[in-house]
Amino acid sequence: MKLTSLSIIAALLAQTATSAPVQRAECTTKSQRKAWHTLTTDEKHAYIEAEQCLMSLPPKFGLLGPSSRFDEFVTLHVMVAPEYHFTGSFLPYHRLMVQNHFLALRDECNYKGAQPYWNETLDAGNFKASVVLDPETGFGGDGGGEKGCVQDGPFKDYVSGVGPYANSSAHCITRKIDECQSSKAAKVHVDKCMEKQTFNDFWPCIEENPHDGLHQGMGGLMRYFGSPGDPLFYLHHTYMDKVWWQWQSAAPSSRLFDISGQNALYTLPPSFSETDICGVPPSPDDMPPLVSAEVGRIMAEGDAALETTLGHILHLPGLWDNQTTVGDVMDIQGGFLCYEYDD
Ligand SMILES: [Cu+2]
Repeated sequence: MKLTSLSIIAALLAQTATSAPVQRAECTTKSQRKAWHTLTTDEKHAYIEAEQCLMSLPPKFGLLGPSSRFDEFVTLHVMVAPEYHFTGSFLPYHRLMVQNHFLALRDECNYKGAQPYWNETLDAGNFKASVVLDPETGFGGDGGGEKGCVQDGPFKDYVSGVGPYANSSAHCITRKIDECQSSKAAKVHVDKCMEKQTFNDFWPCIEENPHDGLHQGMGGLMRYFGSPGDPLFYLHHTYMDKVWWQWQSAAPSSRLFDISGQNALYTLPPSFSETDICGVPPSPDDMPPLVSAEVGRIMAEGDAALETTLGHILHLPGLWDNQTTVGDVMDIQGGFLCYEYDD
């Protein structure tokens, strides 16, 4: 995985250091997040049209690379990758990223619905048959042709200016479905994680199989840190968020605010260093570069040492807010966030 230089991250952190504080509110009316396959056709079209709207809006923040508002989220995801992948804030960061993308759909594209998720356990081992990939009422199917571009559906003509790595070159949304990899999204792998008693055991379990299964199973762009360039990214990470929330809710007194894990990518957790269940060895191309403790201390603002804490500042997830902490996003009904899942 090639990355934009860390100096750019440092410059961006400085640029946003004077942002206004996050607004806190009471959670009274909860947004109802539902599985994609349970939405009506009209609800599906409304979400897809809002995403197409975001893709048509110009970027706001003057970053190098993105050609649309939608692409700005991709750029950031690439730039902050070593702080939020294979680290304790992997789940909190993506919870906030999904929320900020949803707020952009709602506030900038007049989207009236809630953020949907992909119940991936229904399609594990057979992504090609998923209703989520329907060309009429979904995100389109597999890639094909010389470049692997998605062949049908509402996003087949989208040209992104950022990714798939940290580079910026015009490309389509690529996919290459691998059904062994997609089988890592199966319920049996989710259930294994749900048995874990501490966050320290839970998050690597989720990141390794259910999370990686979708990224590798869809293939193409989804394999890289430019993966938010495929709108499926948001349905996937909403599902990961749902699984985390279910785990938290099963024992809230000990789990609601349970956080741990390295706060930057100092070492690769042991489970990520092994050949996966499909016989694929770890690929350095899929990993962000390791960082030194010195760089980690700059990135991991809000932590006293090298461990993720509730005070850890989630940098730049919405491009303007430099105040949100891990502690703010632990409770999805805590006020800063206010939504619930359908089951
Ligand atoms: Cu990510």
